[in-house]
Amino acid sequence: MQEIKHFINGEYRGSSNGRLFDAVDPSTGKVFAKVHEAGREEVDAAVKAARAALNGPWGKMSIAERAEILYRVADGINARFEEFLEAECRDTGKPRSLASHIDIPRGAANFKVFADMVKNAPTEAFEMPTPDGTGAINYGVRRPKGVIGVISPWNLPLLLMTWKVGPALACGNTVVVKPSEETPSTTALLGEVMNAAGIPPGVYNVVHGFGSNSAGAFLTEHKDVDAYTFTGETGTGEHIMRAAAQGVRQVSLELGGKNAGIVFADCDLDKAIEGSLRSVFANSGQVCLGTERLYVQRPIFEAFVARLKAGAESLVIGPPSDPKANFGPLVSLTHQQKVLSYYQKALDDGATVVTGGGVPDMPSELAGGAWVQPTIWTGLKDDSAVITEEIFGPCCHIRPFDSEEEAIALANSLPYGLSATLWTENASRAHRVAGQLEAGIVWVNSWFLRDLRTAFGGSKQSGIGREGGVHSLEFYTELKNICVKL
Ligand code: NAD
Ligand code: 6OD
Repeated sequence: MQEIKHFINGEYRGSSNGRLFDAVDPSTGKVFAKVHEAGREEVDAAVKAARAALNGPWGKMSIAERAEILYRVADGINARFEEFLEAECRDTGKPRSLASHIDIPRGAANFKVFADMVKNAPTEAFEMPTPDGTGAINYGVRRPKGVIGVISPWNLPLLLMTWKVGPALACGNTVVVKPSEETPSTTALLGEVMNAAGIPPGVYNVVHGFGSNSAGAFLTEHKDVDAYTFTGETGTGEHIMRAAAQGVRQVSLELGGKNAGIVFADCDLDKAIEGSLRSVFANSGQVCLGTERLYVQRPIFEAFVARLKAGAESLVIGPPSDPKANFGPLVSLTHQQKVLSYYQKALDDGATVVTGGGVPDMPSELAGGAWVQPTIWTGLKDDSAVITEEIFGPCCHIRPFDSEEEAIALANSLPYGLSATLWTENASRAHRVAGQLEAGIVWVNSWFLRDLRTAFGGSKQSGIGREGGVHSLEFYTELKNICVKL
Protein backbone atom coordinates (compact mmCIF):
# COMPACT_ATOMS: atom_id res chain seq x y z
CA MET A 1 0.00 0.00 0.00
CA GLN A 2 1.15 3.56 -0.74
CA GLU A 3 2.91 5.34 2.14
CA ILE A 4 2.74 9.11 2.55
CA LYS A 5 5.90 10.44 4.19
CA HIS A 6 7.13 13.69 5.68
CA PHE A 7 9.13 16.05 3.48
CA ILE A 8 12.09 17.42 5.42
CA ASN A 9 15.12 19.24 4.07
CA GLY A 10 14.21 18.33 0.50
CA GLU A 11 13.79 14.59 1.15
CA TYR A 12 10.92 12.25 1.94
CA ARG A 13 11.36 10.39 5.19
CA GLY A 14 9.28 8.19 7.48
CA SER A 15 8.69 8.50 11.21
CA SER A 16 11.25 7.07 13.58
CA ASN A 17 8.42 6.14 15.98
CA GLY A 18 7.02 3.78 13.33
CA ARG A 19 3.54 5.28 13.72
CA LEU A 20 1.28 5.21 10.68
CA PHE A 21 -2.37 6.17 10.29
CA ASP A 22 -4.93 5.41 7.60
CA ALA A 23 -5.76 7.62 4.65
CA VAL A 24 -9.39 6.87 3.83
CA ASP A 25 -11.31 7.47 0.60
CA PRO A 26 -14.44 9.27 1.85
CA SER A 27 -16.54 8.09 -1.09
CA THR A 28 -16.07 4.42 -0.16
CA GLY A 29 -14.76 4.41 3.42
CA LYS A 30 -11.83 2.26 2.23
CA VAL A 31 -8.21 2.79 3.27
CA PHE A 32 -5.98 3.66 0.28
CA ALA A 33 -2.69 4.66 1.94
CA LYS A 34 -0.79 4.76 5.20
CA VAL A 35 0.46 8.12 6.46
CA HIS A 36 3.51 8.57 8.69
CA GLU A 37 2.69 10.39 11.93
CA ALA A 38 5.40 12.79 13.03
CA GLY A 39 6.77 12.71 16.55
CA ARG A 40 8.69 15.56 18.16
CA GLU A 41 11.83 14.27 16.44
CA GLU A 42 10.49 14.83 12.90
CA VAL A 43 8.97 18.18 13.81
CA ASP A 44 12.26 19.27 15.32
CA ALA A 45 14.17 18.10 12.23
CA ALA A 46 11.79 20.05 9.99
CA VAL A 47 12.12 23.24 12.07
CA LYS A 48 15.92 22.89 12.14
CA ALA A 49 16.00 22.43 8.36
CA ALA A 50 13.79 25.49 7.92
CA ARG A 51 16.02 27.56 10.21
CA ALA A 52 19.18 26.48 8.42
CA ALA A 53 17.66 27.24 5.01
CA LEU A 54 17.00 30.83 6.06
CA ASN A 55 20.75 31.28 6.28
CA GLY A 56 21.48 29.36 3.07
CA PRO A 57 21.04 30.26 -0.61
CA TRP A 58 17.33 31.09 -0.09
CA GLY A 59 18.17 33.86 2.36
CA LYS A 60 20.71 35.35 -0.06
CA MET A 61 18.52 35.41 -3.15
CA SER A 62 17.15 38.61 -4.61
CA ILE A 63 13.40 39.03 -4.75
CA ALA A 64 13.54 38.59 -8.53
CA GLU A 65 15.35 35.26 -8.21
CA ARG A 66 12.89 33.98 -5.62
CA ALA A 67 9.96 35.10 -7.75
CA GLU A 68 11.40 33.25 -10.75
CA ILE A 69 11.55 30.00 -8.74
CA LEU A 70 8.02 30.48 -7.42
CA TYR A 71 6.81 30.89 -10.99
CA ARG A 72 8.40 27.52 -11.69
CA VAL A 73 6.54 26.03 -8.71
CA ALA A 74 3.25 27.27 -10.19
CA ASP A 75 4.20 25.89 -13.59
CA GLY A 76 5.19 22.61 -11.93
CA ILE A 77 1.74 22.24 -10.36
CA ASN A 78 0.11 22.95 -13.70
CA ALA A 79 2.41 20.49 -15.47
CA ARG A 80 1.28 17.78 -13.02
CA PHE A 81 -2.31 19.04 -12.88
CA GLU A 82 -3.84 15.58 -13.34
CA GLU A 83 -1.80 14.06 -10.47
CA PHE A 84 -2.75 16.88 -8.11
CA LEU A 85 -6.39 16.59 -9.18
CA GLU A 86 -6.43 12.85 -8.63
CA ALA A 87 -4.78 13.14 -5.21
CA GLU A 88 -7.05 15.97 -4.03
CA CYS A 89 -10.22 14.18 -5.15
CA ARG A 90 -9.13 10.90 -3.57
CA ASP A 91 -8.43 12.56 -0.20
CA THR A 92 -11.60 14.66 -0.13
CA GLY A 93 -14.07 12.84 -2.40
CA LYS A 94 -14.90 16.16 -4.07
CA PRO A 95 -16.11 16.25 -7.70
CA ARG A 96 -13.38 16.56 -10.30
CA SER A 97 -15.30 19.40 -11.91
CA LEU A 98 -14.92 21.42 -8.70
CA ALA A 99 -11.29 20.63 -7.93
CA SER A 100 -10.24 21.21 -11.53
CA HIS A 101 -11.82 24.68 -11.56
CA ILE A 102 -10.98 25.86 -8.06
CA ASP A 103 -8.58 23.84 -5.91
CA ILE A 104 -5.75 23.04 -8.31
CA PRO A 105 -5.70 26.25 -10.41
CA ARG A 106 -5.73 28.35 -7.23
CA GLY A 107 -2.96 26.16 -5.82
CA ALA A 108 -0.78 27.28 -8.73
CA ALA A 109 -2.05 30.88 -8.80
CA ASN A 110 -1.18 31.41 -5.13
CA PHE A 111 2.53 31.19 -6.03
CA LYS A 112 2.38 33.45 -9.09
CA VAL A 113 0.20 36.15 -7.57
CA PHE A 114 2.31 36.55 -4.45
CA ALA A 115 5.58 36.42 -6.38
CA ASP A 116 4.28 39.40 -8.39
CA MET A 117 2.99 41.10 -5.28
CA VAL A 118 6.35 41.00 -3.55
CA LYS A 119 8.21 42.15 -6.66
CA ASN A 120 6.00 45.22 -6.89
CA ALA A 121 5.55 46.10 -3.22
CA PRO A 122 6.66 49.62 -2.30
CA THR A 123 7.86 50.61 1.16
CA GLU A 124 7.72 53.98 2.87
CA ALA A 125 10.16 56.89 3.22
CA PHE A 126 10.00 60.08 5.31
CA GLU A 127 12.29 63.09 5.30
CA MET A 128 12.56 64.82 8.68
CA PRO A 129 14.13 68.05 9.91
CA THR A 130 16.75 67.93 12.68
CA PRO A 131 17.80 70.72 15.10
CA ASP A 132 21.21 71.11 13.40
CA GLY A 133 19.50 71.72 10.08
CA THR A 134 21.00 68.78 8.19
CA GLY A 135 17.92 66.57 8.38
CA ALA A 136 17.42 62.85 8.26
CA ILE A 137 15.78 60.30 6.04
CA ASN A 138 13.74 57.34 7.29
CA TYR A 139 13.00 54.44 5.01
CA GLY A 140 11.37 51.07 5.48
CA VAL A 141 12.74 47.73 4.40
CA ARG A 142 10.91 44.42 4.57
CA ARG A 143 12.71 41.38 5.93
CA PRO A 144 11.39 37.81 6.16
CA LYS A 145 9.79 36.96 9.49
CA GLY A 146 11.72 33.68 9.70
CA VAL A 147 10.40 30.13 10.12
CA ILE A 148 6.63 30.05 9.65
CA GLY A 149 4.45 27.23 10.96
CA VAL A 150 1.55 26.62 8.56
CA ILE A 151 -1.37 24.53 9.87
CA SER A 152 -4.11 23.85 7.38
CA PRO A 153 -7.55 22.19 7.19
CA TRP A 154 -9.08 19.54 4.93
CA ASN A 155 -11.79 21.33 3.00
CA LEU A 156 -9.68 22.98 0.26
CA PRO A 157 -6.33 21.38 1.09
CA LEU A 158 -4.02 22.59 -1.68
CA LEU A 159 -5.74 25.96 -2.09
CA LEU A 160 -5.65 26.90 1.59
CA MET A 161 -2.14 25.58 2.23
CA THR A 162 -0.61 27.39 -0.76
CA TRP A 163 -2.60 30.54 0.10
CA LYS A 164 -0.17 30.75 3.03
CA VAL A 165 2.94 29.03 1.69
CA GLY A 166 2.90 31.17 -1.50
CA PRO A 167 3.21 34.55 0.24
CA ALA A 168 5.41 33.15 3.03
CA LEU A 169 8.00 31.96 0.50
CA ALA A 170 7.63 35.02 -1.72
CA CYS A 171 8.59 37.12 1.29
CA GLY A 172 11.72 35.01 1.83
CA ASN A 173 10.57 32.92 4.79
CA THR A 174 10.89 29.15 5.18
CA VAL A 175 7.95 26.98 6.23
CA VAL A 176 7.00 23.87 8.14
CA VAL A 177 3.54 22.76 7.02
CA LYS A 178 1.20 20.50 8.97
CA PRO A 179 -1.63 19.59 6.62
CA SER A 180 -4.86 18.10 7.93
CA GLU A 181 -4.60 14.43 8.84
CA GLU A 182 -7.60 13.88 6.53
CA THR A 183 -5.89 15.29 3.43
CA PRO A 184 -2.11 14.83 3.40
CA SER A 185 -1.58 13.94 -0.28
CA THR A 186 -1.25 17.18 -2.25
CA THR A 187 0.87 18.85 0.43
CA ALA A 188 3.23 15.87 0.25
CA LEU A 189 3.24 15.82 -3.56
CA LEU A 190 4.14 19.49 -3.64
CA GLY A 191 7.57 18.56 -2.22
CA GLU A 192 8.48 16.94 -5.57
CA VAL A 193 7.45 20.10 -7.41
CA MET A 194 9.49 22.25 -5.02
CA ASN A 195 12.61 20.18 -5.65
CA ALA A 196 12.10 20.23 -9.41
CA ALA A 197 11.57 23.99 -9.39
CA GLY A 198 14.86 24.59 -7.57
CA ILE A 199 13.53 25.51 -4.13
CA PRO A 200 16.56 24.86 -1.88
CA PRO A 201 16.30 22.03 0.69
CA GLY A 202 14.73 23.09 3.98
CA VAL A 203 12.67 25.95 2.55
CA TYR A 204 9.47 23.86 2.29
CA ASN A 205 8.98 21.13 4.91
CA VAL A 206 5.95 18.96 5.64
CA VAL A 207 5.11 16.96 8.75
CA HIS A 208 2.01 14.78 8.96
CA GLY A 209 -0.14 13.95 11.92
CA PHE A 210 -3.01 15.03 14.13
CA GLY A 211 -3.54 18.07 16.37
CA SER A 212 -3.40 17.43 20.11
CA ASN A 213 -0.42 15.42 21.31
CA SER A 214 0.74 15.00 17.73
CA ALA A 215 2.42 16.93 14.93
CA GLY A 216 0.12 19.98 15.24
CA ALA A 217 0.79 20.50 18.92
CA PHE A 218 4.50 19.65 18.57
CA LEU A 219 4.80 22.32 15.89
CA THR A 220 2.97 25.01 17.86
CA GLU A 221 4.98 24.17 20.98
CA HIS A 222 8.31 24.33 19.14
CA LYS A 223 10.27 27.32 20.40
CA ASP A 224 12.17 27.98 17.17
CA VAL A 225 9.15 28.82 15.01
CA ASP A 226 8.74 32.57 14.56
CA ALA A 227 5.05 32.83 13.61
CA TYR A 228 2.02 30.65 12.89
CA THR A 229 -0.58 30.95 10.20
CA PHE A 230 -3.60 28.75 10.74
CA THR A 231 -6.88 27.93 9.05
CA GLY A 232 -9.41 25.81 10.88
CA GLU A 233 -11.91 25.74 13.68
CA THR A 234 -12.24 28.59 16.14
CA GLY A 235 -11.53 26.30 19.12
CA THR A 236 -8.30 25.06 17.52
CA GLY A 237 -7.33 28.67 16.81
CA GLU A 238 -7.63 29.40 20.53
CA HIS A 239 -5.24 26.50 21.32
CA ILE A 240 -2.73 27.72 18.76
CA MET A 241 -2.92 31.27 20.02
CA ARG A 242 -2.22 30.08 23.56
CA ALA A 243 0.79 28.02 22.40
CA ALA A 244 2.10 30.91 20.30
CA ALA A 245 1.93 33.23 23.31
CA GLN A 246 4.99 31.40 24.67
CA GLY A 247 7.81 33.42 23.18
CA VAL A 248 5.39 36.11 21.91
CA ARG A 249 5.00 34.63 18.41
CA GLN A 250 2.59 36.27 15.99
CA VAL A 251 -0.50 34.44 14.70
CA SER A 252 -2.73 34.82 11.70
CA LEU A 253 -5.98 32.92 12.29
CA GLU A 254 -8.63 32.15 9.67
CA LEU A 255 -11.39 30.45 11.65
CA GLY A 256 -14.94 29.18 11.56
CA GLY A 257 -18.10 30.99 10.57
CA LYS A 258 -21.87 30.78 10.39
CA ASN A 259 -22.41 32.94 7.39
CA ALA A 260 -25.65 34.68 6.55
CA GLY A 261 -27.17 35.24 3.12
CA ILE A 262 -29.74 38.03 2.81
CA VAL A 263 -32.12 37.93 -0.14
CA PHE A 264 -34.18 41.06 -0.73
CA ALA A 265 -37.45 40.98 -2.66
CA ASP A 266 -35.88 43.32 -5.24
CA CYS A 267 -33.17 40.79 -6.15
CA ASP A 268 -32.77 39.07 -9.49
CA LEU A 269 -34.24 35.77 -8.31
CA ASP A 270 -32.46 33.67 -10.93
CA LYS A 271 -29.10 35.00 -9.81
CA ALA A 272 -29.97 34.67 -6.11
CA ILE A 273 -30.98 31.04 -6.55
CA GLU A 274 -27.95 30.16 -8.66
CA GLY A 275 -25.59 31.88 -6.19
CA SER A 276 -27.25 30.43 -3.10
CA LEU A 277 -27.15 26.92 -4.53
CA ARG A 278 -23.39 27.33 -4.82
CA SER A 279 -22.87 29.06 -1.47
CA VAL A 280 -24.88 26.41 0.40
CA PHE A 281 -23.96 23.22 -1.43
CA ALA A 282 -20.57 23.66 -3.16
CA ASN A 283 -17.96 21.23 -1.83
CA SER A 284 -20.86 19.59 0.04
CA GLY A 285 -21.15 22.67 2.19
CA GLN A 286 -17.58 22.38 3.43
CA VAL A 287 -16.47 25.90 2.56
CA CYS A 288 -15.78 28.28 5.43
CA LEU A 289 -17.36 31.09 3.38
CA GLY A 290 -20.51 29.07 2.65
CA THR A 291 -24.02 30.09 3.70
CA GLU A 292 -25.82 28.14 6.42
CA ARG A 293 -28.41 30.84 7.33
CA LEU A 294 -30.57 32.37 4.64
CA TYR A 295 -32.85 35.32 5.36
CA VAL A 296 -35.37 35.95 2.57
CA GLN A 297 -37.73 38.93 2.38
CA ARG A 298 -41.31 37.81 2.91
CA PRO A 299 -42.86 38.61 -0.52
CA ILE A 300 -40.51 36.15 -2.27
CA PHE A 301 -40.03 33.68 0.61
CA GLU A 302 -42.24 30.86 -0.73
CA ALA A 303 -40.92 31.17 -4.30
CA PHE A 304 -37.31 31.21 -3.09
CA VAL A 305 -37.73 28.12 -0.88
CA ALA A 306 -39.43 26.21 -3.70
CA ARG A 307 -36.73 27.07 -6.21
CA LEU A 308 -33.83 26.34 -3.87
CA LYS A 309 -35.46 22.98 -3.06
CA ALA A 310 -35.72 22.17 -6.77
CA GLY A 311 -32.08 23.14 -7.25
CA ALA A 312 -30.91 21.03 -4.30
CA GLU A 313 -32.84 18.05 -5.59
CA SER A 314 -31.24 18.36 -9.01
CA LEU A 315 -27.69 18.02 -7.66
CA VAL A 316 -26.00 14.87 -8.95
CA ILE A 317 -24.58 12.89 -6.04
CA GLY A 318 -21.59 10.74 -6.82
CA PRO A 319 -17.88 10.01 -6.37
CA PRO A 320 -15.07 11.82 -8.22
CA SER A 321 -14.95 9.02 -10.78
CA ASP A 322 -18.46 9.98 -11.95
CA PRO A 323 -18.02 12.82 -14.47
CA LYS A 324 -21.66 13.89 -14.06
CA ALA A 325 -21.42 14.21 -10.26
CA ASN A 326 -21.43 17.72 -8.81
CA PHE A 327 -22.03 16.76 -5.19
CA GLY A 328 -19.58 14.51 -3.34
CA PRO A 329 -19.38 12.94 0.12
CA LEU A 330 -18.29 14.70 3.28
CA VAL A 331 -14.60 14.44 4.10
CA SER A 332 -14.88 11.62 6.66
CA LEU A 333 -17.23 9.31 8.51
CA THR A 334 -16.51 11.32 11.68
CA HIS A 335 -17.64 14.51 9.98
CA GLN A 336 -20.67 12.69 8.57
CA GLN A 337 -21.71 11.81 12.14
CA LYS A 338 -21.30 15.44 13.21
CA VAL A 339 -23.44 16.73 10.32
CA LEU A 340 -26.09 14.03 10.86
CA SER A 341 -26.27 14.97 14.54
CA TYR A 342 -27.36 18.46 13.41
CA TYR A 343 -29.86 16.91 10.99
CA GLN A 344 -31.36 15.12 14.02
CA LYS A 345 -31.18 18.28 16.13
CA ALA A 346 -33.18 20.15 13.48
CA LEU A 347 -35.93 17.54 13.79
CA ASP A 348 -35.79 17.66 17.60
CA ASP A 349 -36.15 21.45 17.47
CA GLY A 350 -39.24 21.19 15.26
CA ALA A 351 -37.85 22.15 11.85
CA THR A 352 -39.81 21.65 8.66
CA VAL A 353 -37.58 19.56 6.40
CA VAL A 354 -37.97 21.10 2.95
CA THR A 355 -35.65 18.54 1.38
CA GLY A 356 -33.03 15.98 2.43
CA GLY A 357 -32.34 15.42 6.11
CA GLY A 358 -30.68 12.02 5.87
CA VAL A 359 -28.25 9.76 4.03
CA PRO A 360 -28.81 9.10 0.31
CA ASP A 361 -29.16 5.57 -1.04
CA MET A 362 -25.86 4.76 -2.68
CA PRO A 363 -24.79 1.69 -4.68
CA SER A 364 -23.12 -1.04 -2.60
CA GLU A 365 -19.52 -0.07 -3.52
CA LEU A 366 -20.16 3.45 -2.15
CA ALA A 367 -22.38 2.50 0.79
CA GLY A 368 -19.47 2.85 3.26
CA GLY A 369 -18.81 6.45 2.20
CA ALA A 370 -19.50 9.65 4.15
CA TRP A 371 -22.65 10.63 2.25
CA VAL A 372 -25.35 12.99 3.41
CA GLN A 373 -28.23 14.55 1.50
CA PRO A 374 -28.33 18.23 0.57
CA THR A 375 -30.74 19.59 3.16
CA ILE A 376 -32.94 22.65 3.63
CA TRP A 377 -35.01 23.52 6.70
CA THR A 378 -37.50 26.21 7.61
CA GLY A 379 -39.39 26.98 10.80
CA LEU A 380 -36.63 26.89 13.42
CA LYS A 381 -36.38 29.41 16.25
CA ASP A 382 -33.42 31.81 16.02
CA ASP A 383 -31.70 30.24 19.02
CA SER A 384 -31.64 26.65 17.69
CA ALA A 385 -28.09 25.25 17.61
CA VAL A 386 -28.72 24.47 13.94
CA ILE A 387 -28.83 28.23 13.33
CA THR A 388 -26.20 29.40 15.82
CA GLU A 389 -23.43 26.77 15.42
CA GLU A 390 -21.23 26.03 12.42
CA ILE A 391 -22.27 22.68 10.90
CA PHE A 392 -19.93 22.72 7.87
CA GLY A 393 -22.30 20.56 5.87
CA PRO A 394 -24.55 20.88 2.80
CA CYS A 395 -27.48 22.44 4.60
CA CYS A 396 -29.19 25.72 5.39
CA HIS A 397 -32.11 27.13 7.27
CA ILE A 398 -34.29 29.70 5.51
CA ARG A 399 -36.20 32.30 7.52
CA PRO A 400 -38.41 35.15 6.31
CA PHE A 401 -37.79 38.79 7.27
CA ASP A 402 -39.66 42.04 6.70
CA SER A 403 -37.34 45.04 7.01
CA GLU A 404 -33.75 45.87 6.15
CA GLU A 405 -33.01 46.59 9.84
CA GLU A 406 -34.36 43.19 10.87
CA ALA A 407 -32.21 41.39 8.29
CA ILE A 408 -29.05 43.21 9.42
CA ALA A 409 -29.77 42.47 13.09
CA LEU A 410 -30.33 38.77 12.33
CA ALA A 411 -27.17 38.51 10.25
CA ASN A 412 -25.10 40.21 12.97
CA SER A 413 -26.60 38.26 15.85
CA LEU A 414 -23.88 35.58 16.19
CA PRO A 415 -20.31 35.74 17.52
CA TYR A 416 -18.90 34.82 14.08
CA GLY A 417 -18.10 37.32 11.31
CA LEU A 418 -16.44 35.63 8.35
CA SER A 419 -18.53 36.36 5.25
CA ALA A 420 -22.02 37.37 4.13
CA THR A 421 -23.87 37.43 0.83
CA LEU A 422 -26.41 40.00 -0.20
CA TRP A 423 -28.86 39.75 -3.09
CA THR A 424 -30.52 42.97 -4.28
CA GLU A 425 -30.75 45.01 -7.48
CA ASN A 426 -30.98 48.27 -5.48
CA ALA A 427 -27.46 49.73 -5.50
CA SER A 428 -28.04 52.12 -2.58
CA ARG A 429 -29.39 49.30 -0.44
CA ALA A 430 -26.46 47.07 -1.41
CA HIS A 431 -23.90 49.62 -0.18
CA ARG A 432 -25.95 50.58 2.89
CA VAL A 433 -26.45 47.01 4.09
CA ALA A 434 -22.99 45.73 3.14
CA GLY A 435 -21.44 48.51 5.23
CA GLN A 436 -23.39 47.43 8.30
CA LEU A 437 -22.77 43.68 8.16
CA GLU A 438 -20.22 42.42 10.69
CA ALA A 439 -18.12 40.24 8.40
CA GLY A 440 -14.63 40.25 6.93
CA ILE A 441 -16.00 39.91 3.41
CA VAL A 442 -19.42 40.75 1.96
CA TRP A 443 -20.41 39.58 -1.49
CA VAL A 444 -23.14 41.48 -3.31
CA ASN A 445 -24.91 39.47 -6.04
CA SER A 446 -22.07 36.93 -6.09
CA TRP A 447 -20.26 34.44 -3.90
CA PHE A 448 -16.62 33.32 -3.60
CA LEU A 449 -15.51 35.76 -6.27
CA ARG A 450 -11.89 36.23 -5.26
CA ASP A 451 -9.39 38.93 -6.14
CA LEU A 452 -6.18 37.92 -4.36
CA ARG A 453 -5.10 41.54 -3.96
CA THR A 454 -7.91 42.14 -1.47
CA ALA A 455 -7.94 41.71 2.31
CA PHE A 456 -9.21 38.31 3.41
CA GLY A 457 -10.07 37.27 6.96
CA GLY A 458 -12.73 37.14 9.59
CA SER A 459 -14.01 39.49 12.24
CA LYS A 460 -15.27 38.57 15.73
CA GLN A 461 -14.58 34.87 16.45
CA SER A 462 -13.90 34.14 12.77
CA GLY A 463 -10.30 35.18 12.95
CA ILE A 464 -7.47 37.53 13.66
CA GLY A 465 -5.60 39.41 10.99
CA ARG A 466 -5.95 39.74 7.25
CA GLU A 467 -4.09 38.00 4.47
CA GLY A 468 -4.20 38.69 0.72
CA GLY A 469 -2.44 41.42 -1.23
CA VAL A 470 -0.27 43.74 0.84
CA HIS A 471 -1.89 42.34 3.99
CA SER A 472 -0.01 39.08 3.47
CA LEU A 473 3.21 41.09 3.27
CA GLU A 474 2.34 42.69 6.62
CA PHE A 475 2.16 39.27 8.26
CA TYR A 476 5.01 37.50 6.48
CA THR A 477 7.60 40.28 6.83
CA GLU A 478 9.09 42.46 9.52
CA LEU A 479 8.94 46.06 8.42
CA LYS A 480 12.12 47.69 9.68
CA ASN A 481 12.68 51.47 9.76
CA ILE A 482 16.18 52.73 8.95
CA CYS A 483 16.84 56.30 10.06
CA VAL A 484 19.82 58.03 8.39
CA LYS A 485 21.04 61.32 9.77
CA LEU A 486 22.38 63.44 6.94
P1 NAD B 1 -9.46 21.86 12.64
O1 NAD B 1 -9.31 23.09 13.46
O2 NAD B 1 -10.02 20.66 13.27
O3 NAD B 1 -8.06 21.42 12.04
C1 NAD B 1 -7.27 22.28 11.27
C2 NAD B 1 -5.82 21.88 11.42
O4 NAD B 1 -5.41 22.10 12.76
C3 NAD B 1 -5.55 20.41 11.12
O5 NAD B 1 -4.33 20.32 10.43
C4 NAD B 1 -5.46 19.81 12.50
O6 NAD B 1 -4.69 18.64 12.57
C5 NAD B 1 -4.78 20.94 13.26
N1 NAD B 1 -4.98 20.91 14.70
C6 NAD B 1 -6.05 20.45 15.39
N2 NAD B 1 -5.85 20.61 16.72
C7 NAD B 1 -4.63 21.19 16.87
C8 NAD B 1 -3.87 21.60 18.00
N3 NAD B 1 -4.30 21.46 19.24
N4 NAD B 1 -2.65 22.16 17.78
C9 NAD B 1 -2.18 22.33 16.53
N5 NAD B 1 -2.86 21.94 15.42
C10 NAD B 1 -4.08 21.38 15.59
O7 NAD B 1 -10.31 22.30 11.37
P2 NAD B 1 -10.83 21.36 10.18
O8 NAD B 1 -11.91 20.49 10.72
O9 NAD B 1 -9.65 20.77 9.51
O10 NAD B 1 -11.45 22.44 9.15
C11 NAD B 1 -12.76 22.90 9.24
C12 NAD B 1 -12.81 24.21 9.99
O11 NAD B 1 -11.95 25.14 9.36
C13 NAD B 1 -14.17 24.86 9.98
O12 NAD B 1 -14.42 25.43 11.24
C14 NAD B 1 -14.04 25.97 8.95
O13 NAD B 1 -14.89 27.05 9.10
C15 NAD B 1 -12.62 26.38 9.17
N6 NAD B 1 -12.09 27.06 7.99
C16 NAD B 1 -11.91 28.41 8.04
C17 NAD B 1 -11.43 29.08 6.90
C18 NAD B 1 -11.22 30.57 6.89
O14 NAD B 1 -10.64 31.07 5.93
N7 NAD B 1 -11.66 31.30 7.90
C19 NAD B 1 -11.13 28.36 5.75
C20 NAD B 1 -11.34 26.97 5.75
C21 NAD B 1 -11.81 26.33 6.88
O1 6OD C 1 -9.93 32.05 -1.42
C1 6OD C 1 -9.16 32.09 -0.46
O2 6OD C 1 -8.06 32.66 -0.51
C2 6OD C 1 -9.56 31.46 0.81
N1 6OD C 1 -8.71 31.62 1.84
C3 6OD C 1 -10.70 30.75 0.86
C4 6OD C 1 -11.20 30.12 2.02
C5 6OD C 1 -12.18 29.20 1.90
C6 6OD C 1 -12.67 28.51 3.03
O3 6OD C 1 -13.10 27.38 3.01
